[in-house]
Amino acid sequence: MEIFNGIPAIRYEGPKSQNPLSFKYYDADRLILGKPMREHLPFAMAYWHNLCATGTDMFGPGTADKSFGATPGTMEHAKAKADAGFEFMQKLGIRYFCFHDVDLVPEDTDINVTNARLDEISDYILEKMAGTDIKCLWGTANMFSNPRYMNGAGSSNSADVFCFAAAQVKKALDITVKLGGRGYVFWGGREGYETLLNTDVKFEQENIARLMHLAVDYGRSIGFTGDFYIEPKPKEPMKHQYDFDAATAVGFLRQYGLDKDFKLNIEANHATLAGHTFQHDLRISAINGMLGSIDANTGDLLLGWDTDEFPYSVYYTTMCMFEVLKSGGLTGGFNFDAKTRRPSYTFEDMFHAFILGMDTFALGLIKAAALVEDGRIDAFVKNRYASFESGIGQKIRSGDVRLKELSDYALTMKTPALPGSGRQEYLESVVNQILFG
Ligand code: XLS
Ligand code: NI
Ligand code: NI
Repeated sequence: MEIFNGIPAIRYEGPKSQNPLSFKYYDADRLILGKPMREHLPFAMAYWHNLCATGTDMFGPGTADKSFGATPGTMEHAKAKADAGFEFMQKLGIRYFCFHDVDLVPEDTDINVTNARLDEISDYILEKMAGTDIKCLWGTANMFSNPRYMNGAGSSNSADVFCFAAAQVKKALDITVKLGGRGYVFWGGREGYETLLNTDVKFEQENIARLMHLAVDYGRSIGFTGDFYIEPKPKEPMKHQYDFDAATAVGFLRQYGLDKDFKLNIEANHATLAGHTFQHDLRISAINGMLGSIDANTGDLLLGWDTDEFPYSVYYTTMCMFEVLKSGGLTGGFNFDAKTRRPSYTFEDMFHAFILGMDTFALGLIKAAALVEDGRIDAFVKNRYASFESGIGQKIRSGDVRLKELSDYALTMKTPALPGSGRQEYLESVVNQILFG
């Protein structure tokens, strides 16, 4: 039974098309730097925003009907959501999905009942996957909504709650492996604190690392070969979250010996909440060999929270794809952790939103490839450090020098030449020329 009645499979029609239900830039088979767009851009649907969220906010109930013909809170509804999700992904040519355990099924007060429901729905989803090219990008456990997690999951002060977190991670890993997931995400929504007056930070961080180690051990024991990911975010829901940003998460993973099994899942809106650009957190991840996956959305710089909007800025997706191309691509993919605005409540809006996101990333990819091929930016950066390629600079790089020798060198020079213009305005105009020229 068709759920999205009257909405056809979305096709590439090119930049001149005025058909709202067509791609203007995302042309799956088009080769960019020798590789088809579909391989550069493994897009994923976030189960929670697309199939569960109705637009509820603290001022009012949802505006969108996501019952899909079934009664919410039932297994019939869980199956209807899966039906809707697969029809949706197939119509858009999306090949991956991401989920939290409780996106898939209604959570019961007895975790045994919830787990049995997860077994049932994952059988159902596996059946739906057969005969399609749709796969699971990553799974995760929701360890932030249930009141038991009010003080965190791995970071909870309650050992019993820690065990419930362990149970949810175990089950979510089981389901992720069953569905062939490429990754497993930890987003520490409530792994943080409201006040240091009641919090032992060291204790909490050690326990989070313990939970992650236990997850790795279990995951590897059941044949999970993919990456674990931390998804950094500085705040919201907690005032301060331990996985503040990419740099903080890299340090944490190294400190606790988790860096071989973990990479990062960088979300655009989280990076900007941390006071960085999206590009910054991508670069920090990439230079540490930890750029794993991306939550593709955007925030609103005028608002201080996680608005999870569909990406529309070609400037930002170009910078994102510039980082991704130069890092050699993702082991994960581009998960649209994004939702339509509350007044965009129709099924058609869900399609418009994905078309916007996919086209914005496709255009970003095209422009980033053009920036790479143009070469002026990379050449400028390389040249900027040229003084380290020979002479005293090369000695510094090779470690073949003492502080005194450098001092002597400086003293004989008396005063150095200025270090060369940063040329920011010129470089920004190069980017504009590539984007709009
Ligand atoms: C919330 C996070 C969340 C994770 C998965 O801000 O982005 O949706 O991606 O738990
Ligand atoms: Ni996210
Ligand atoms: Ni988020």
